[in-house]
Amino acid sequence: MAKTFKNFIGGKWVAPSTGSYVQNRNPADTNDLIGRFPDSGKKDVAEAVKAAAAGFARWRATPAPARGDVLKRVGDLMVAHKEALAQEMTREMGKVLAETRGDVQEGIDTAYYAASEGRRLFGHTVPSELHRKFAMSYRRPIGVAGLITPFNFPMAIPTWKMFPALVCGNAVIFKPSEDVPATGHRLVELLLEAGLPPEVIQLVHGRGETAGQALVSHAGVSLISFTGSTATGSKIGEMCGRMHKRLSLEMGGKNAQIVMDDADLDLALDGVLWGAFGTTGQRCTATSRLILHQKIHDRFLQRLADAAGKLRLGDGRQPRTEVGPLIHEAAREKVERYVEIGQGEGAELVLGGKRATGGKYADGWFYRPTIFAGVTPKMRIATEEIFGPVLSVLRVRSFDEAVRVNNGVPYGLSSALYTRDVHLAFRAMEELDNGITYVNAPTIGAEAHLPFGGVKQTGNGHREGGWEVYEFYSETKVCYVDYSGVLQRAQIDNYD
Ligand code: UN1
Repeated sequence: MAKTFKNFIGGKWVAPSTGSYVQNRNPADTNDLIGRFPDSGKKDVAEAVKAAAAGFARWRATPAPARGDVLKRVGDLMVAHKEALAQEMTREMGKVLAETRGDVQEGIDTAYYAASEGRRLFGHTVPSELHRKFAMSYRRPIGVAGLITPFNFPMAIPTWKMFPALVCGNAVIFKPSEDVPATGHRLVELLLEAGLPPEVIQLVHGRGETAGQALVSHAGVSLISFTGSTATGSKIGEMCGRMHKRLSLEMGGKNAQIVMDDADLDLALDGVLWGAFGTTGQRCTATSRLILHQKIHDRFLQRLADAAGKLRLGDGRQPRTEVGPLIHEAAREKVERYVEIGQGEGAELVLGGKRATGGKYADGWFYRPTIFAGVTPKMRIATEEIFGPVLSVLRVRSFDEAVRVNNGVPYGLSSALYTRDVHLAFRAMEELDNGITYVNAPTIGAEAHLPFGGVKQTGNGHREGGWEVYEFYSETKVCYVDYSGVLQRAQIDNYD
């Protein structure tokens, strides 16, 4: 009998008020039931907000370096449990072990960065325009942070949001994706083991339309950070706009890798295999378009189809597996729909285009790596996010055309250029309309200590990771101290 999990609210593990649960199954073997997780509702969220408000009052008074020390201990615990966390994560989410180890590592990197930020959180001191007057800014916590995270990075993405939020002094309500609640549960256990005061973190499991919606619309939650689809992000944006909430959105992508005729083609091939089919294409940063210079198009496509056809699909826990299953049946059906759309649009299916079934695939949500050639820039498979192992290949005549194609989609997360020409490399950095551009490296692989995010419909101007995220989770306060003993009127009594 699989375990029944609870929410963590007000320092206690509690059952959901709804009495209902969501089943969590291994996507590589759906007979493997990992657990039953709360399908929480409004009432659970309201309880969590009340508890978090009390937690905030205490945590904001804790010195920031001491808050950072808790995160240092969380990082140490993640190091100690890295392998077990990775194994559990692959069972729950499907991606291969090397990747889930990387996912935990990204969490560790984020923990140590956030821990040290507790000793920075810099403000500014600024000269005043008046005599004997001191001017400075410093950073204050905001309140209760509602964090809504996706399935594809079950550990890393929650840490990107939670650790900066905590070191800045906010209390957190965490709603992990209903597809990866076990990793969310483990993360909260580690925070508590590291000594985080229990009322500072609330874990509310559940679905987006219910628990997520209740969190976004609750007046006691001052800020929301969401990673997920652009459609859901728009709805959250409307609600937060009406309620004047601070909001960070990290949404879809349609990332392209460009390969020029002078590129190192071996390197470019390794790059696209990893970028397109790593994580079974389920990254916001996944390479879903390949833009090939016409001079190398046929040659490169042939090599790519041969190599992608040899990728070993299977259970991510088997050491030889290179591509795992999709997260659930609905994801697989979405991929199937797009494969039909691509064929209907006249693109040429050069690889895959079908489920992997029977034998070891019988009980999992497997789909074969798929490549379409002859794709043109306006096709839906060239512009819409599929979030699966489907790559659309486009042919261009020049670098300028490649830039136009790259920029001609509504999204703007990452891009990659393979070339040996230093001029083109610098032009790409300037002209590709994305939040992140890689030169001679794939579209995936952002590092935790640099800002992460995209332009256009990928985001709303904020960044996760690096130094910028600390701005999002804190409010600037400015203080002036006049020690002249007389009234000095700014803009009027200056320069006497
Ligand atoms: C995501 O897919 O939402 O750059 C995050 C990368 C990873 C993070 C991806 N470090 O691909």
